[in-house]
Amino acid sequence: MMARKQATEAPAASNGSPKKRSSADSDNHDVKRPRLQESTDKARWRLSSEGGRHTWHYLEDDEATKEWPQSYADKYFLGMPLDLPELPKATNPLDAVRNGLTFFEKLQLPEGHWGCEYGGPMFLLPGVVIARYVTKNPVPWYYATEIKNYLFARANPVDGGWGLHIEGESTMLGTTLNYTTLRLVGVEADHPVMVKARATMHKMGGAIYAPHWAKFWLTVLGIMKWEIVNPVPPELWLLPDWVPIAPWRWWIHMRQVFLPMSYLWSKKWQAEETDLIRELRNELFVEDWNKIDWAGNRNTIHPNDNYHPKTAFLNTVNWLLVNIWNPVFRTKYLVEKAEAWASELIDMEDENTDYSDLAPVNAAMNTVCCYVRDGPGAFSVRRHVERLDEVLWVNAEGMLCNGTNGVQCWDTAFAIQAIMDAGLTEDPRWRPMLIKSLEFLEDQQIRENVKDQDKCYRHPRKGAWAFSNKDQGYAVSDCVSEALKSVIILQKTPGFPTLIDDQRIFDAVDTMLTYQNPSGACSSYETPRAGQWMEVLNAAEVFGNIMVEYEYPECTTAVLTTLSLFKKHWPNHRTAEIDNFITRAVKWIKSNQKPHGGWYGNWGICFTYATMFALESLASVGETYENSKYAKKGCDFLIAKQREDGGWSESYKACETGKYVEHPTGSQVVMTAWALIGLIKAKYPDIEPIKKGIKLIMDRQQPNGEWLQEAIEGVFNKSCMISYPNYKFSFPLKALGLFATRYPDEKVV
Ligand code: LAN
Repeated sequence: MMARKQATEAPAASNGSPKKRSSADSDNHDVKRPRLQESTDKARWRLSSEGGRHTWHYLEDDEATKEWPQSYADKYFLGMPLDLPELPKATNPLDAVRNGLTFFEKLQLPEGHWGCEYGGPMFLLPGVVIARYVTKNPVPWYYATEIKNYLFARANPVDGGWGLHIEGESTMLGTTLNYTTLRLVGVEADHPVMVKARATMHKMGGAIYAPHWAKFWLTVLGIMKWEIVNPVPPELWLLPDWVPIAPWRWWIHMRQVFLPMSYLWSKKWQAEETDLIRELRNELFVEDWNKIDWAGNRNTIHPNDNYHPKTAFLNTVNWLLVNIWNPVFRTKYLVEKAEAWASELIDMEDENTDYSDLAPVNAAMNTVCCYVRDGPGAFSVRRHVERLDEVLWVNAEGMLCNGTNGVQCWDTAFAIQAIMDAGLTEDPRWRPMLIKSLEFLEDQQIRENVKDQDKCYRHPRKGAWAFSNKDQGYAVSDCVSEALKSVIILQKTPGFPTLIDDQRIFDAVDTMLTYQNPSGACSSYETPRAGQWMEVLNAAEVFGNIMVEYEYPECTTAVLTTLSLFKKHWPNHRTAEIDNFITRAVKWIKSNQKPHGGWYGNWGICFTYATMFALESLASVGETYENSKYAKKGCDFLIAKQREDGGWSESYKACETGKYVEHPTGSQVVMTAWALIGLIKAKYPDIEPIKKGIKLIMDRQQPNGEWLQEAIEGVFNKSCMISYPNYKFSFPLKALGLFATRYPDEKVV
């Protein structure tokens, strides 16, 4: 397999910092746009994974394609035929599990985990392409070609615009940024797709109606002027920690985006003007570019983008910043101090993640900051650009940007659990697949807290797992938990090696115990550092619940159920604390139930997802349909939503509106599996509705054992959807497996 290119070592600057520019560096890259083609040859794409780092390679050389043949996984991701034989038709749920595993095993990557496209959001790819453009690292032609194909495929079939996410209606965020991206990768303005998108953009008022994040990127490109961007003052980082609005208290994603944004805002940096930028100034607006009232349109926004309108308080703060703070009090001394501290925080983020960064939004912005600060040839810039490749993914439609640098640890944990729930961990047939998974999780455990943990406001992470890989290295309460659960399950199964010793398991548990909030619930990356009132400062407009950590039934369940499992095997480690944790977590789960009996899901759609977790929590302490009014109400809620065909079909609209909404395309396999898992865990007494759902899942299984992609499964910040393509394997397998072990003699077909 081809070794990945690595940025050559940092120039040996005397202070050891990678940011000094070597004298040989010069700004000699040109900003020529790539040579676009109709399409690439899909048979030349290969996915490489090294240490859980995913990169797609295009092999232009015929010899290389022979030396590195395409795997099943490559072909599957690219939508190419796999030509797998038909499997004997499953006549019972356990055989359906075996067929499903036979297929899913083919997709396991050599390192033991599963890959997947992690698309959905439509504002991530523009960041990567813009960062590469302004730092004069244009994307190669084969990326450009497939980016074009993907965005063409994802244009709204009616109006030609793009939404916040792939299933959403056209917004200015999606349309202005993706239109610009297409132009940057080489599509001409008179292409019919562009003409149609431009007409929609103009009908919606032109780019001045774009929300804050789009205005920011378009300004960095030089298509807009800084006056149109609401203030992002890095001075906020100078506030003492005790100040209630200090940014260290914000949700990690918000503060890590605010950080590089504030640095660039403060510098008022703009990319070199090119012909293309001048052309875009003519294309994106309805009015004459030279006559636009930039300052007067800071708050202009299209209703489709205005999910969370800015509060009157924030508008007043912005007015004061623009009219009083900036001209009068923002002294040179303060600006320099704020920029220096922001720059240091950016360095710590880059160093702690080896330039992967938390997610593609801040990764793209940090890339630009390093370019502005360290110069074009700097190690920091080259390493960033390399690592940005790890968020790009190729599918049948083209090239997209993943929401994170993968779903490696998370999907692997669920795959193991599905096999466990079917009672198949001891079956030698699946042992090689499971051993490889265990080896991957062993390799990916984070062994140390970050350097300068307190200085850069990070949460402890020793012994944890991240959602994607250890390079990114951000512990999340439920990612640690689901991975640890899977490790314990396998290591306690006869015939499996102990790759992770007790001390490392205790490290994980100790970190998990740091995640409980005073209410008993768990949040995602950290415990909340401020209250919901902080949303008054939510400036992003397009998302809700973004400013601070909230409390999630999903995360709480994951920690709670893993601690219960841990306790069975290690009854003497921090026993009282674990017992106390469990009691308080269950109490919170109960208090979080909605009056209709369901729970609101924050990371999957929506009530169905969270109700599955909540019922699992209750079941883990012996509370089920027969003995718990909470479990009964939860089951009754699910049963009331079952459709005629036995399936469930919640739409992403439920996340936005807070009400259960049916998906127009009817029953979904993943959704049905979630509901069934909840019902089976809660020991719902009537088997008939459960059998009906199981039958639907079996009927949808393809002759080669796979399930096909249906509607989008995941969500974040209430308004943005995100795909979890491996859920169509792990959750149906889990539901079928649970059914088979709970009712071994039941016939379904
Ligand atoms: C994720 C993906 C995983 C997800 C789960 C583990 C499933 C969840 O249970 C906890 C929260 C977490 C870790 C999560 C948080 C928000 C993320 C990182 C994402 C949904 C993937 C993309 C999203 C991120 C915020 C996208 C960038 C957008 C911004 C608004 C900054």
